[in-house]
Amino acid sequence: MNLDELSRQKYGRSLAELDDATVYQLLMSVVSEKSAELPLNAGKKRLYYISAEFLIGKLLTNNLINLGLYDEAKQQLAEAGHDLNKVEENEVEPSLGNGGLGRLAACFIDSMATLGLPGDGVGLNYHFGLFHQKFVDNQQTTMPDGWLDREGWLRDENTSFTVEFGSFSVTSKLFSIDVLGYERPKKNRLRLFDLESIDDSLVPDNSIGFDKTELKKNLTLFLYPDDSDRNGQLLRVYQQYFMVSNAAQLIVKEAISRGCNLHDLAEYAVIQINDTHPTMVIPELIRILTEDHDIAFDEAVSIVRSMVAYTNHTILAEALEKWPLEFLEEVSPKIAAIIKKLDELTRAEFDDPAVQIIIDGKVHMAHLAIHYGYSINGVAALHTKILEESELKPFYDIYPEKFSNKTNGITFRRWLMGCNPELAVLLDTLLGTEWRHTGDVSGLLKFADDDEVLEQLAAIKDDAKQVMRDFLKFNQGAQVLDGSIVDVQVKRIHEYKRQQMLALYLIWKYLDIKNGNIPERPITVIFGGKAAPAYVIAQDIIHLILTLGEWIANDPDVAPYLQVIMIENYNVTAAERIIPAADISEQISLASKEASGTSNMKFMLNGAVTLCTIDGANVEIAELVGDDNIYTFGASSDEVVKLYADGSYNAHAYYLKPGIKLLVDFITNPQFMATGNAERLQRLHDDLTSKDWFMALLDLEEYIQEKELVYSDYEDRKLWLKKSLVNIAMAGKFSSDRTIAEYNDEIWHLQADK
Ligand code: 7GP
Repeated sequence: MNLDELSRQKYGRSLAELDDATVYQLLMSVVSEKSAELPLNAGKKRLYYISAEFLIGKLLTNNLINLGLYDEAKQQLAEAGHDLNKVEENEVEPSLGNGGLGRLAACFIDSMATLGLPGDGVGLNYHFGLFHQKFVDNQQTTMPDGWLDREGWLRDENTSFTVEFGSFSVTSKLFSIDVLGYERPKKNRLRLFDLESIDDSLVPDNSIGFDKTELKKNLTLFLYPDDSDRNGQLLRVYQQYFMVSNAAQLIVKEAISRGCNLHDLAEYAVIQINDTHPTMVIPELIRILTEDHDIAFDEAVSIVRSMVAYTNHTILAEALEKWPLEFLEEVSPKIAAIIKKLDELTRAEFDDPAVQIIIDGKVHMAHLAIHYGYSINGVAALHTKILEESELKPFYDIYPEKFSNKTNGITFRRWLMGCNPELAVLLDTLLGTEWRHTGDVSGLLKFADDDEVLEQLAAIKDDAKQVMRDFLKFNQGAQVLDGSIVDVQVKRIHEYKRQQMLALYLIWKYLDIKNGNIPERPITVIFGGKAAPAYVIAQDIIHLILTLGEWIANDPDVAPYLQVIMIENYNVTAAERIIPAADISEQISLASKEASGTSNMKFMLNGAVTLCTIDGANVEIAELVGDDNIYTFGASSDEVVKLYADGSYNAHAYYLKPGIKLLVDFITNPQFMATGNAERLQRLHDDLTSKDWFMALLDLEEYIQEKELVYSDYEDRKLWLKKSLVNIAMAGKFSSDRTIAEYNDEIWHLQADK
């Protein structure tokens, strides 16, 4: 690859003369052409990973890495005076996902391709993501997040299916994005169904509102369209059925083309459903087999039952989908009828009302998936234990053999080689390059007392902080304090993740500094995340954080020592710039509520030390790094489960503790309130003092103590760097290559292609 020569051929100018936008176009065409040439991973049996979300992030750097062209490209660009990071700013990040489950799906398809497993991601080609977040008056506002640019990575597969709904039918159009494996000669695809009759003009320029009843024109407009009303809920069911009907038709068509006679479909295809959104693929496949291919109902049920596996990502009740049967009857009477038959079959077999599929007129999607799939897994050891022992216990009692744990993972291509190339090079120097294929970086442990290596790690962290500073400056004009410790909580805003608890700590720290206790070094606390538009308290929490940030910045006694930054429109690109720079990883969910978390793994791999509750995958991180290299606090999962069970948590009693009351009441202190939105702040205050459903006050005192310990330990430079090193060294377990190998060995049983 000679970029200068290509530039002269294509643009009649040298590489040095191109602007960054044109360099981007050039690189993208080089990468697209190379990936187009790669054959698909092949094999008799294929996996279809169906997911409502794929939060894939920008692809240029990732694809350069996977094609083995990254170093070359970077060097040629540098020689011509270009910086790859700057060039990449010209790429629009695809908006096909929003949170943990979507990012996990993206890491998984990367690992599947890397392991040479024949299988594709299957989802929808949303024209608009969840929303573009903007802060106005210290509040979240939502703008349409259009990202589609037909010059981008999407390829038209020239494939269409008809999807029949109750009262009309539509035609789909299949696009795909190549998914490259690390230094692999073959590829997979992310296959995204769109609607032929889609109409972007339904979406106004400055709002995410649109006509939800125009189904023929809006089905693939938005990821998770607002479902606060009946039309919105119906639209989601329409979307889900559109997704799985296309997926099922594709699966059957491709299996037949590989020689399947459909009685043996399970030998040709396996389906992993990412949470319950794609559950209707079960009745849809049964429909296709019985209606279009004359297979008897009982046989169709047993075929499908041996090829669908379900992953659960949350125990939060509001996320466990239950759709009114009447919705399904409207969307697809045929699917509703099949679900009723399946429900009758389970009723005949099991008496327990808790395990039925249709309960009080609502279809419990997880129940359908467990009865009529062959596998259900949780995403971290603790999460799986909670599923087995409490949330889904009645199902575990019936089908213990279907349950298993698959602790989540992250792709090291994006979350180390791509976002922290300096650290990757240091690992190469110390360990050789084998880790790039195995994910095993444990060899680093032998350098735990090597001052030179520790100093190199420190220098890499400083450089990453500079990248982050430039990013925040460019992105939102924020100026990070010089020499500060960087303490980060980035994830969707939700009460169970307890951003509000970190905000209360900040109030404590603010008052402490006001009292003359000046920290040893400045502290920069960074938040990032979106709040669902219908989730009022989550938006109140954003408002508190932003108001507090401004309040502190305007107080000359405190501003030099403490700073709060909230990243606007946090996304994968921002994560790639922030995570390598972090010293502290905040994983402070109420124990039992965070199924796994995956940012905890990304931070660890990049040398941040975790401050956490014993929740999700934090449990496994703690086991790996040992007590000296992690900071844990707070009530245990068992204690929390008990508090919910006996209803004995009393927020007001905690509030009345003097140390806590002072902090919570700061929110409604008249001077502070005057700088913000009184209604939002009052509501948040009242919620914390009377309800506090996710128990932020329960762990607050311990949290404050532990945070102070973290900051003071940071000052022992050598001790801290050693903790950082141990965290990196022990992160190998969290490579998504390991996770996917487990899915394959224990659930999918695919033959890797050569
Ligand atoms: C998330 C979980 O909250 C997170 O703990 C986990 O790491 C991640 O899935 C991947 O397993 N869940 C979701 O994103 C989710 O439930 C529902 O979304 C729409």
